Parts: sequence; structure tokens; C-alpha cells
Amino acid sequence: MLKKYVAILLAFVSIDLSLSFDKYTTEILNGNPHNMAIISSPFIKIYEGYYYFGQDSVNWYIAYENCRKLGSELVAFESNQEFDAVIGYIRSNLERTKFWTSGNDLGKTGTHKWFTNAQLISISRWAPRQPDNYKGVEHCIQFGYICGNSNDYQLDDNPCSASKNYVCEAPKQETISIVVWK
Ligand SMILES: [Ca+2]
Ligand SMILES: [Ca+2]
Repeated sequence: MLKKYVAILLAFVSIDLSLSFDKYTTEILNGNPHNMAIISSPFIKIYEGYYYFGQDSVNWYIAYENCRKLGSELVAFESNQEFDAVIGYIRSNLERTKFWTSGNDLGKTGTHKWFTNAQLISISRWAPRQPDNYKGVEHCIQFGYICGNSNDYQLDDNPCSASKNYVCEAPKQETISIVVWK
């Protein structure tokens, strides 16, 4: 008798479950695919990212701290497109200067990585004969006009204690959409 009762109860439960539906659904999308208006200040949207251009001249460690205060990190250029887009903005809007990136070989001399994601620096945008670890003390990566007469913004290793401007890159965005049945 008890078995029969339990079986009937389970049957009701399963019927109930089969008829139920979620009151809401959520979806997480990369970026901001619907171009919703967002407040990004002090970051500026360039290409697919958001960047802040630190105009104070500080060593690599202070530059990193300053980016962290904004919830961001020193820039990592994972592609030529990203590098060219940021350079394009600088050419149009900022003074000719040099900037720190997150790149360094502090972990293993001669192995240059973006500190923000541990990826090897794969873009071929080094200035001629760089990185050269001049005098054995150059372990942080800057970019700017490295060669005297060059108008190309290029990468170069420099002493981490040197003072430069810097570029912070905001973390990637995700958009969460929630659909509710009311
Ligand atoms: Ca990046
Ligand atoms: Ca160098």
C-alpha cells in the first residue's frame, strides 16, 4: 500500500516538473554587443578596448599601482590591430612621449611577457635591435619613438626604475541580460 502511495506521489511530482518553467532566464555575452550606453570615464574606448592614458611620469611599479587603483592593469598589446589603434589615438590626441606597458621579463630574463595575462609578447613591433637589455638592467617594456628620427611607435625594454607615462587597459566587459516572465 505504501509503495503504491509513493508511486502515485512520484507521478504527481513528475507531472508537476514537466509543466513548470523558469520565471526568468539569464545570458552572459562577451563585450557590449548591443552597444548599450555605459559610463567608461576615465577610460576611453579605442577599437575593442578601454584605455586610460596616465600623464604623470612614474616608474613601472608606480604605473602598475596607479592602474590597479582604477581597477585596471598596464596595457597588454595582444594584436597588431590593438597596438595600431592605441597608437592612432595617441598620434591624434597626445604629446609625443613614451609609455609603460605591462610587458616585462622580470620572471625570466629574455622571456618577455605581458604581465596581465602571462602571454608571450608575440607582436613584432620591437624597435630595431630591441629588446637589448642594455647594461643588463632593462626588464620593463615601454613604447614610443625609440629611435631618434623614427616616427614609428615601437617597443623597447628599459630600466623599470625609469620614469614614463603609462597606459592602463580596463578589464574586458561582459553583458548580462535577464529575461523575466511577469
Ligand atoms: Ca589588450
Ligand atoms: Ca632597450
